[in-house]
Amino acid sequence: MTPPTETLFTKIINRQIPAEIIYEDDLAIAFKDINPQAPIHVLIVPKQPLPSLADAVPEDHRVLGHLLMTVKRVAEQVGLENGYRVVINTGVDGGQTVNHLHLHLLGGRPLHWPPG
Ligand code: D5M
Repeated sequence: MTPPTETLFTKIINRQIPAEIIYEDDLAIAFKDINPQAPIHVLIVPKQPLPSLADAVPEDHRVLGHLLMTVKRVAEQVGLENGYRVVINTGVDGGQTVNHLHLHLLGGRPLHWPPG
C-alpha cells in the first residue's frame, strides 16, 4: 500500500495552486482537467488523500459512494444529458499519474470503446 502524502490535488484542495473548481463539498472537490481528453473533462477527487482505488479499505465505502454520486451531480450540472464516461485509472498499468484517487468525468462527444 502506498502511504498517503501531500499531492498535487491536495494543493488544489488547499488553494495552494489554482484550478477551475466547479463543485465542492465536505468530502469531495471537482475541477476541470488541465489536459482535457473530451469537450468536458472534470476530475472528481476525495479530500481524503487516498492514493488509489487499490488502497481503499471497507471503511472507505462512504466516500467512494459519495464520489460516484458527485459524478452524477456534476454531470447534470455541466449538462451531460446524452451520457458520459467515468474512468478511474489505477496504478502503473492503469495509467495513473497522480497518486491521489480521482474519477475522470468525460463527455460532450461520442466516446469510443475500447480505450487505448
Ligand atoms: O490523471 C491525472 C490527471 O490530472 C490528468 O488527466 C491531468 C490532470 N492534472 C494534472 N495536473 C493538473 C492540474 N494542476 N489541474 C487540473 N488537472 C490536472 P491520471 O488518471 O492520474 O493519469
